[in-house]
Amino acid sequence: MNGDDSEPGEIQEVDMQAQAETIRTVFSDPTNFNVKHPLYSPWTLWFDSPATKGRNLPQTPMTSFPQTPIPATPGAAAAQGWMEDIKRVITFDSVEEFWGLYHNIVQPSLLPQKANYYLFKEGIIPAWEDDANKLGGKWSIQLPRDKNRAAVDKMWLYTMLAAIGETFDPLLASEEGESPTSLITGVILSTRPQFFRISIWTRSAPSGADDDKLRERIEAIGKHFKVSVLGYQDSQRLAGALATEVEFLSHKDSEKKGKQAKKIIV
Ligand code: MGP
Repeated sequence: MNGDDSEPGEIQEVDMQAQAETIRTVFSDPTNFNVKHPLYSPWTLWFDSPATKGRNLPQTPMTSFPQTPIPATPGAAAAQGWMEDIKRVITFDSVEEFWGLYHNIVQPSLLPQKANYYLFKEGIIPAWEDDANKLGGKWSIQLPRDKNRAAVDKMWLYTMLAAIGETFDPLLASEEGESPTSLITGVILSTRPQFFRISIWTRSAPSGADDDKLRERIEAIGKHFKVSVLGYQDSQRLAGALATEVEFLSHKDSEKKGKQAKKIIV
C-alpha cells in the first residue's frame, strides 16, 4: 500500500510550488517552522554549579527540560563520583533545537561562580574516564572575569557553533569522500571566582616525536580556536594576571595537576 491512489512504480507529478509554500524554516517563521536543519551529529548539554552538588533533583539552568539518565558505559561507572553532580540537560540534533536551547539558558556572564556548561557529542560523558576522552586532552584559555565579562558570552557561543558545525578539526574540512572521526569530543565553559575558562576536549593527544601528524592536527584546532573563534591575532600573546595563553594539555597531565606537564601553546 502506498497510502495514496498510485500503483507501485508509477511516476507521480509533484506540485513543487505547493510544497515550497508549506515549507517553513526557522528563518521565515521562528515559532511555527516545520523543517529542521540536521547537525552532523547529536550533542548533549550538561551543567553543574554549587546548586547541583549533592542534590538528586535536577537543578539545571533550564528546569523545563526533562532529565535523561547517564548511559551505563564502563567510563560512566569509573567516573561515577565525578559525574554525580553533573546534570544532563538536553540532547539536540538540529540547528533549530540548538537555537531553542541557546535562547532558554543562562549566559555565561550571568552564571554563578563555580558553574560549568559541558556540550558533548551524544554518547560521550564529560569525564576523562569516557573511552572517547581517556587518551585525549584539551585546549583551554583562562580569561580574567573582570576584563571579559562582556566578551565571554560571544566567545562561548562561537565555540559551541564551531563544535556543532564541525569546523575545529581540519581533517574533516579537507578530506573528500571520506568521513574521518572528528577529534573533538566536547567543549566546556567554566566560571570561577576570578576567571572564565573555555576548553575544547579532543579524542587523542600527541605523546611523543612520532606523533607529528596528530600534533599538526591538534595544533590546527588550537589555532582555529584562538584566531577564528576567539578573534585573537595569530601571534598575539595573551598570558597575564589570571590569563593564560591558548594551551593544550593531555588529560593524563591534567590528572597529575601540572607536574611534568607538557603544554602546547599557540
Ligand atoms: P576542574 O574543575 O576541571 O579544574 O577540575 P579547576 O577549575 O582548576 O578546579 P576547581 O577546583 O576550581 O573546580 C577540578 C577537579 O575535579 C580536578 O582536580 C579533579 O579532581 C576533578 N575532575 C575534573 N575533571 C574534568 C574530572 C574528570 O573528568 N574525571 C574525574 N574523575 N575527576 C575530574
